[in-house]
Amino acid sequence: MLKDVEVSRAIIEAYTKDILDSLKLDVAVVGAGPSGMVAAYYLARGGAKVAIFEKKLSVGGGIWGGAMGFNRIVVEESAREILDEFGVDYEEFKPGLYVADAIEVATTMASKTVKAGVKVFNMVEVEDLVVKDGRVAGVVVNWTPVKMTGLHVDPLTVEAEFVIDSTGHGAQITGHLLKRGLIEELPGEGPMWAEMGERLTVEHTKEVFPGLYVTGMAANAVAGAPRMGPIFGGMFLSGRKAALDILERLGV
Ligand code: 48F
Repeated sequence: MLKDVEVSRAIIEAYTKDILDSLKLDVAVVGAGPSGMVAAYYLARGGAKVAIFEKKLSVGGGIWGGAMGFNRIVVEESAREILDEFGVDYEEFKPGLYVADAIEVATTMASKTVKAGVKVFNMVEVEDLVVKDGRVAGVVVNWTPVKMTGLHVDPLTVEAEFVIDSTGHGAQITGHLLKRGLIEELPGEGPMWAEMGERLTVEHTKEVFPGLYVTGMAANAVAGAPRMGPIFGGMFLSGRKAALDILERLGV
């Protein structure tokens, strides 16, 4: 006979096991948008222990709505292989430019990321960084509803060799370093210029402070590079670049 309390126990035990196991990570990814999911996927495939902390209920970040709710996204030739890697279908709009269904991109990428071994903790906001001896050493987390309601509840910490700021347009996590004077500037992203923005997103994907990488739009915000519309190749390539770089440094 089904007992209500057994359902509770099953949920609590399974979640607790995963969160306990994720208190010490190789990589903590902040934000489950396209660049964060791709980074986490390649990291896990490469043998790293990685978790994503996402403040919203849903993963996918800016993928779902395409542009202005036209839920399609565009990917250029250089990133087509990443759609192939995830098994996402697309149509050729013209040579070198492909269109994919945003719902398929978000769901398929999320599914493959989890199946690759990434633990995803949604509804968990990263509210600060752990910094020790001039190096980022982890993240400070709290439940999103606690943050939303402004309750006075202290956070918990998670230890990580590397943290990736994949929080998108505001580069929120890197912003904590600016507030404390640990980095000198965070100019924010410039006006729309898709071609340049796409290229620079990948170029600016790097370690911006010992132990902290930036990907996707966060990389452009940190570098003062342009924003771009619903073109996602740069996001995917940025995530993969960060992952491959970190894997090499972890030596896994
Ligand atoms: O914004 P987002 O999709 O980031 P991205 O990977 O991709 C940008 C594109 O979606 C699009 C674009 C394409 O040309 O410009 O905008 O750079 O995803 C960022 C995720 O981070 C979460 C947020 O809810 C979103 O899902 N996030 C933001 N701040 C925090 C956070 C935080 N402090 N803690 C946890 N998650």
